[in-house]
Amino acid sequence: MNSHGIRRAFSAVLAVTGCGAIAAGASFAPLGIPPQLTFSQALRLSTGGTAVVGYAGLTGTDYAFRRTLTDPAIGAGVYTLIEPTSPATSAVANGVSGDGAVVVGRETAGAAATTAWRWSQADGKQPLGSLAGWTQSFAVCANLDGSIIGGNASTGSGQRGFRWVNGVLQQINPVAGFSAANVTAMSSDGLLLTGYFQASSPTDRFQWYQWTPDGGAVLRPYADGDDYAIANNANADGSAIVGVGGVWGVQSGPVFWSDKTGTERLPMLKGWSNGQAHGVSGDGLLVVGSVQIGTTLRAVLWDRSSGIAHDLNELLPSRGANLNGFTLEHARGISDDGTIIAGFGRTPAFARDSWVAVLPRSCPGDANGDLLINAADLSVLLSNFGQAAAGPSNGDFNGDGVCDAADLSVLLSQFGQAC
Ligand SMILES: [Ca+2]
Ligand SMILES: [Ca+2]
Repeated sequence: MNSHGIRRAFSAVLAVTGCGAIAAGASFAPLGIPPQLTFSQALRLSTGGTAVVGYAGLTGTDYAFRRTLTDPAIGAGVYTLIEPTSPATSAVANGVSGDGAVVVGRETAGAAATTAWRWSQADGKQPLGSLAGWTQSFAVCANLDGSIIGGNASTGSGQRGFRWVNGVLQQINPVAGFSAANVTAMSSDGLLLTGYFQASSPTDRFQWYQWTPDGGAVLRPYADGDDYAIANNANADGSAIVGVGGVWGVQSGPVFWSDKTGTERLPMLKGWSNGQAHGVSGDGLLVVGSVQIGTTLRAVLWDRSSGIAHDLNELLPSRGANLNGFTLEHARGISDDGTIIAGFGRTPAFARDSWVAVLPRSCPGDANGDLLINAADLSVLLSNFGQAAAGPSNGDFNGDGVCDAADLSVLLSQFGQAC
């Protein structure tokens, strides 16, 4: 295959419009499968919402990709394929810096070796090496400008996390009671990593954690009734983490953790049995992921301010987006401002393709829905103050089910402004 030809030939332009809190409607577009390849699968969206990364390929060969999204309108963008370096036959982009400039991932030569790399337009693809004594490595996340990278190193069945800074890898070890460490996400300042530890006995014991250079690892609790939790992602400042938890082998669902709320299960989409969360907005109020029954999947947006799980296949059309027969199966990331979502799904011909959507978001502090935060909203809040309240229309702006001083604080911080 002439992969250089593929790379040169594929520079796509999307006709997607509408972004930002005052936009009237939602919009949607597939990213498109590069010529001569058979699938495209997005894995992450940069926190700034300006780049989607993942992998595209055909049987036997995978290419990492970055698809830029022109901010703020998500108009023109460039799809760049990042090739595996021989003898590797598979390259996958697992993460991207917050500014979209640095892509990180792994490449694999058969079953023999997996190598972590970072890529930028200026520097191309560079190997990151591995921890001493650990032969394989893969990179999964980066900070805002890509100067700090998180990943994992493995040998046989063992695994440790690492934090890469200027070519030096700091090892992240499991805490007592666990035998393997997995890094999955990082805050924008690169000072907080999250992931999960795995126990050797029983092997299905997983628990999520957060790690800082100064404080080391701190375990985060399971949701009530659960016996495992795995972190898939964190928001930009690291104050919220999301993932999957449940009772192993019985039931799994999306989980959310923050200092304020502790660990909570997000509601299942009605009629669906399993699911997981893969992205969270900067304010922690919007979470994206997927739900599943057997091999059938649907991309979901959880709105924590209202407590509602939305099927994006229904929500986007209801807000004016045309899906053109595309099925959204997975949502893999949401921008820091909560307006841009990316994932992958199925074309009308059932090919696997990546997608991006713009969904104008609600307006914190706006109780009456006029996109202004003023005395009218304060009046609604005061009429519900101190009571159980459901959603912004009843003065609960932070989604904790109560209208109280925390909501007043949200309103006052936005008072006199428009969304
Ligand atoms: Ca208002
Ligand atoms: Ca509240």
